[in-house]
Amino acid sequence: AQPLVSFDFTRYHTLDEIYAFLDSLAKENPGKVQVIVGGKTHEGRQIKGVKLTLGSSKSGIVLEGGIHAREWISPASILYIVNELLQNKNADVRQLAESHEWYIFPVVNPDGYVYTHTTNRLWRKTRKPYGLCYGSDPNRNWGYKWMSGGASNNPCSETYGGSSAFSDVETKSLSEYLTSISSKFNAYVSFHSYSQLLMFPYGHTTQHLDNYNDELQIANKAVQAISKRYGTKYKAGNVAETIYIASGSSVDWVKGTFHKPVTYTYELRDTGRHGFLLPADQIAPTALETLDSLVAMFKEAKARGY
Ligand code: PAY
Ligand code: ZN
Repeated sequence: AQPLVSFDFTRYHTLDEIYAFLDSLAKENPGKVQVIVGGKTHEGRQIKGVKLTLGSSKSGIVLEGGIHAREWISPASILYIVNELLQNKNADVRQLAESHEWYIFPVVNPDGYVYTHTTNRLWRKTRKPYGLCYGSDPNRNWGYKWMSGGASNNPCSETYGGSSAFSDVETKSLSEYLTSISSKFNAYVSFHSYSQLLMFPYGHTTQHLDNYNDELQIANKAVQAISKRYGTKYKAGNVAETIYIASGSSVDWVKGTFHKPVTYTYELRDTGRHGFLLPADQIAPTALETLDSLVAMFKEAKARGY
């Protein structure tokens, strides 16, 4: 498949540039890359993504990025990874790419992402007005154990859960799309920054539910793989015990609703030196080490029968 040579991975891009890149990938790779729309936003934008079908396997993986607007390394890394998956540069990556169908949404909070480019670089939430303040936290607005800890009922808070579960059209429409493809995927990976953590559900409780042990051991393999290339250190564990209690997240909803065996949240680079303002020269190394970890994650998942 063809990469788009004109896309510059040494800087961060606007939403329009990202969407044009996705369109161009589909145009240049007919039959392999298809533009998909996972939902819509309060301000009327699309949640645009790409579906990659590079082999005959139908085992789907969903990648979700940019749910928090200011975490720019998340969409940037996902785009870099898409490009690597399409280029088939090494055998491990080719195997990973071809043995799955990929549903990839680099920016699931497009209004917020645009706002970080035009107005406030550190905006996190959506842009729907809630009284005097704007936005729910789209990673607290999903309808599984909604508002059961680690979320605020104050619309001015950074972790506002919304006026009800799925009160934001972004989470509601994306959840409907995911439901429509739920029989087609068994892995869901969400990308955030920063803190260098690889986490899995649940966030609403510290209890070790579902396939906790498998998720932990798969994560440990992935974390080992992350450190190989540049020595970057990650910690692995469930959300509630590794960072804090958080309810209403996308991964809790996916796990709680569909019980998908391979469900993860990355907190990408760094550990706070630059935080959300990670320099663009770290896009490539962040994406490459993350792709190494995805290779290890899905090898280990397969070894465990997933
Ligand atoms: O499921 O990813 C999760 C929950 C944890 C994240 C969250 O609060 O939604 C962690 C934070 C994030 O990426 O949004 C961490 C960053 C550094 C923050 O803003 O606190
Ligand atoms: Zn985040």
